[in-house]
Amino acid sequence: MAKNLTTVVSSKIQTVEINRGNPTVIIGERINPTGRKLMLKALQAGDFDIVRSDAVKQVEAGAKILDVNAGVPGADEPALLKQVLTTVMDVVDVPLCIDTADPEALEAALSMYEGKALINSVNGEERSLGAVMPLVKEYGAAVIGLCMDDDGIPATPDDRLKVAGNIIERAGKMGIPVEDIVIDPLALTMGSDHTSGLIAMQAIEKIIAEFGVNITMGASNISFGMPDRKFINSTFIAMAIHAGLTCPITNPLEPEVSIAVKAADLSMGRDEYGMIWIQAYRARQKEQEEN
Ligand code: THG
Repeated sequence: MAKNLTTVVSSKIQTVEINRGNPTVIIGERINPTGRKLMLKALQAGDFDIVRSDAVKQVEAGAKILDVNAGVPGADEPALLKQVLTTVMDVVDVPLCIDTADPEALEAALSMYEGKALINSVNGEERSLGAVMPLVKEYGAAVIGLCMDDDGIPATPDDRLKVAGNIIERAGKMGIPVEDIVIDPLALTMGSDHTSGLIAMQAIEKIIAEFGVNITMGASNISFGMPDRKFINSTFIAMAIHAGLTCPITNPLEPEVSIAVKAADLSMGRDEYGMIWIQAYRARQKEQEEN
């Protein structure tokens, strides 16, 4: 049996334990202006109403962690990211995943975040490791390690495993515990390479067999450019959960995805007496009766 490590993240008042024995932890993806014109415009105008409502709606829909990305072209990202985080922390209590490629914005965010954050992300490039790992250590955070490095995104599952190993090794040398590393094998779109999903799942299996770490993935990337994306997303996420995905970054407001995650958890023996499944069914019924 592969090791089964537990990654702990927290807000000021909530703790989330990510582990292959627990129900899947959905990291809500919606607070991100990339590809979302309305949110981009609102953030540019200093209007945080969409951020507030997306935060509340995602948590109501079952997100246990929220990803927060404030990457607005031309904006002062450290300042904007802090404002968005403050806005989110004001309306929900869940732990947050700080999504930025800018080390300055990351440090600004960590310095005001209350709890143990999940950093999104570091990768195997020397420049990224050098900038991000010291912050992981200093703030006692957990971090997502992307399976790419100075040579790009490896084509094969074995080469992605190698990059994961390099990131884990570097963390170990710095005294960062391996359970604080969550690996993202990278789900690329099947619209441009129909084997992307298979490669990601094979990478997951190899990475958990070797290291037992928790696994995340931007699980809706897979369907970009395809019609009827919700069916691809929900099927893929269930299959990836079987392969070992424990904390997908996805949209919990998509009913097909949320339902597929719960069915997968039940199928994996992680929903005792099916209580989560039954409760979610009753909530859907009640909502239908009210409408
Ligand atoms: N791995 C890690 N982090 C990530 C990703 C990843 N962060 C960003 C991204 N990928 C995951 N997050 C999002 C956020 C929003 C959307 C998609 C992925 C999104 N997409 C709509 C769509 O799918 O077309 C845009 C339109 C809309 O709904 O408004 O919103 O892979 N570690």
